[in-house]
Amino acid sequence: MKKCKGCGIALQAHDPNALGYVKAVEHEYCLSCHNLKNYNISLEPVLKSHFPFIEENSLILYVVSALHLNTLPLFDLTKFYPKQKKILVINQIDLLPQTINFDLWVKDLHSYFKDFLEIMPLSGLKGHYLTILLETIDHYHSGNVYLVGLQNSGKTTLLNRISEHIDGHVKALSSPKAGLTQDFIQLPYKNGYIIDSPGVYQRGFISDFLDYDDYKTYIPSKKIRPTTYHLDSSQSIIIGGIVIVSFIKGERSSFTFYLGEINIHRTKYENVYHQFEKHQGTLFNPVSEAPYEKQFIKLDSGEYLINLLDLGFFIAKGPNTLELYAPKGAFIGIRKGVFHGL
Ligand SMILES: Nc1nc2c(ncn2[C@@H]2O[C@H](COP(=O)(O)OP(=O)(O)OP(=O)(O)O)[C@@H](O)[C@H]2O)c(=O)[nH]1
Ligand SMILES: [Mg+2]
Repeated sequence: MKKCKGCGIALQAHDPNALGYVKAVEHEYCLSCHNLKNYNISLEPVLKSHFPFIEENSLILYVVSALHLNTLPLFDLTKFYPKQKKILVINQIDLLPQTINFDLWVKDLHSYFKDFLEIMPLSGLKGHYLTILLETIDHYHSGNVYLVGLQNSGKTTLLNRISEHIDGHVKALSSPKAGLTQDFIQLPYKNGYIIDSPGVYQRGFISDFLDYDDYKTYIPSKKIRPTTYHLDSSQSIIIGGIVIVSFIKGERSSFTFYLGEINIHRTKYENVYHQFEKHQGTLFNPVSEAPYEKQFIKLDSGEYLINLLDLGFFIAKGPNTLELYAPKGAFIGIRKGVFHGL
């Protein structure tokens, strides 16, 4: 059976509405990957995959983006994979400032997530720490190694980098399109395979609210330059047309945002919703058609990392009260702790 070189799905030439459709059987890419690869367009809805079945005697590399760290507590991997060995790969570290002390970060994460043999920050795109990852895989395991993780965490990019390292060729298509990989993609490695898998769907990411064409540029892809605001309570920060963070109670404090190519606008809380409504779709972009809702967050003293969908995060110091306005169901992840070097 011939498989698509982009997403791994079995190719078929009889049903234009089903996955894997090609106009002619000799094509290498399904129509959907062809359009993504050549025109960077995608009209398909996001695939709602769950954790894939994986045989017990394998090693799992659980790939999480450094920008989505607060998704980690959402899933109990031991429930899905009780017998499999697991390594946590924190990907996309090239996007974050070099001031981060990863040794301390990893130590901190190890104390919370004890089920991982190792926790390894790396960059699948740039290949940073790739050889250390391969040495670690060889140390713990011989046999099949699976790349598992949320959509857009960078599994296919990592597979491609490993493949390039081995034989100079990439294996599949990677892009900010959520849910791009549709089936297992195998790369022969030592006594088995390294196997990429379809990303696990995370509710509340930006792909739930916008079409690919509208969200693709807002997912961070270049090194992030943090933006710091010293705010008094009763001030608000408008992020694109998607989130408003309002500081409604607390002492003057600094807020540092780590986001991609999205506009940030500071204003007074008393005007914010009026301004937002007036300039949605013009000054404030992108905008979701989904209903928006407010939620209140009360932070005790200490530092917090707050994820805003998969657009990035901000660091806030408590005690304070924040009001967040975002599309209903948007993923807002909050974690208290010391973020060494951020
Ligand atoms: N800067 C940076 N970008 C990365 C890195 N890894 C992946 N990306 C980007 O993140 C986006 C998603 O990468 P993919 O490799 O397609 O992610 P995936 O986990 O395979 O996604 P699904 O197949 O949808 O589950 C692409 O635009 C990649 O270029 C990384 O280490 N650094
Ligand atoms: Mg993929």
